[in-house]
Amino acid sequence: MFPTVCVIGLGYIGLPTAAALATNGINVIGVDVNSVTVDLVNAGRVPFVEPDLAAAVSGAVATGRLRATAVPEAADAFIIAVPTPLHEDRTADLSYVRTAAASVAGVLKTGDLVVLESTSPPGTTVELSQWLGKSRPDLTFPHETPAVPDIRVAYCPERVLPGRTMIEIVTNDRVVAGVSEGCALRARELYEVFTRGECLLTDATTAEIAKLSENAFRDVNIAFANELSILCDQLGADVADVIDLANRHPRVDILRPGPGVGGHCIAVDPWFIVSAAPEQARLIRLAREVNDDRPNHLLGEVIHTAGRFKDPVIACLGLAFKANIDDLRESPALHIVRQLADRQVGQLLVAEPHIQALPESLARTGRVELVDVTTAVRDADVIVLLVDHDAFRGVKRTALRGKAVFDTRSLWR
Ligand code: SAJ
Repeated sequence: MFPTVCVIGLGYIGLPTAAALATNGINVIGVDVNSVTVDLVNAGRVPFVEPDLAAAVSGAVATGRLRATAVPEAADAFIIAVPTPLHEDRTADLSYVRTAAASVAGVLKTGDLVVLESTSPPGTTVELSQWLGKSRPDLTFPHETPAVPDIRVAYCPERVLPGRTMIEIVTNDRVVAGVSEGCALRARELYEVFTRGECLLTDATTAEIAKLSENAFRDVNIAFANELSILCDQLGADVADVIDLANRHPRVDILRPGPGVGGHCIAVDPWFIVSAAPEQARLIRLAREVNDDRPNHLLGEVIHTAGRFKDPVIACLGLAFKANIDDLRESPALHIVRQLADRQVGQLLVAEPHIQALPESLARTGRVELVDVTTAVRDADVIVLLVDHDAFRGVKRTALRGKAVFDTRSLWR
């Protein structure tokens, strides 16, 4: 049904999807504007760490089922998996989707399917169909000809958890939506190639809102945990104990507080709902504000504590946006370390076992040193555990004695 599939964007979603399709016998053309990514993939390698992805990509390239290139080529289906970041005004930046649509439009032929996977505001899939239609007036599209369009346009939002992508890409249920019903049915055939979860059919707007709701739900729940953490500090209780006990109620499941919400999804996607319905999305907006305020709250406490020491040495453990990954995008940990460096709070030691060198934004301050966790803990007056990497679990409690410790993830309770 789909001898060849073209995947636009070889990032955290596109590359695993390309590998999953290729592993299931599809000829996949992976497209990326970054020539380093294209070269790496063609060499059977991956540009970022994700368990089991490297093996899947090298296998797919070795069998000739996957190759990468800079521009889309003719195919039977196109999957668009490009970033949808935030503009300054917190509306969605759809420029990457637009550029991807423009690049795909030129190679479309009757019978092709175009699927958007990028998390997008309500209405984007129909817009995508309109953009494609404008570029190709010689073909029919489902926003105008829903019954039997030449090109089918669908939405199938990604829902995999970084760190478990290669498992979840197969096992998760998928929401599969079309600009028209026929588009959804066609897209389901594509996703059934590698998905063992159920493919749930709906319309595009419902799917767009459902995807955003998943991440907004998590954000609201993390905000609840973060607020609880602040009020427990104020009231003299250990938030981890409070949560553990409350969670023993059969219908309570509070998430974990942390130094803030990072990554490119949970901290971003709820804003798409807020900008689509600003009057109605009050709780969702407030949760975003609570979570966005967390790093600054913690920063204030660390600066206050460091002020007790003459020439404070501050060890920050972890830079990634969450445990056991090397992804520093939108990381509250990185934000906190950068702020400490900019404000010249003291000598800064950073332990981050998942990177080989400091990111440029920290390196150029000249005030931050990347060291191993043992050195960081040994030499510090103030220890700020920012990420609950497994590598930090084994720190001996005796090594923490006499030091000011901020265990923001309750890893060492
Ligand atoms: N976090 C907490 N406390 C918690 C859970 C998470 O502070 O109890 C923080 C993490 O440390 C991190 C941030 O939240 O900074 C986000 O991490 P995450 O593990 O909750 O989520 P992501 O961003 O890695 O992936 C999410 C997932 N969405 C949901 O679980 C609803 C994933 O399934 C989505 O595919 C992904 O967003 C996406 O791309 O949309």
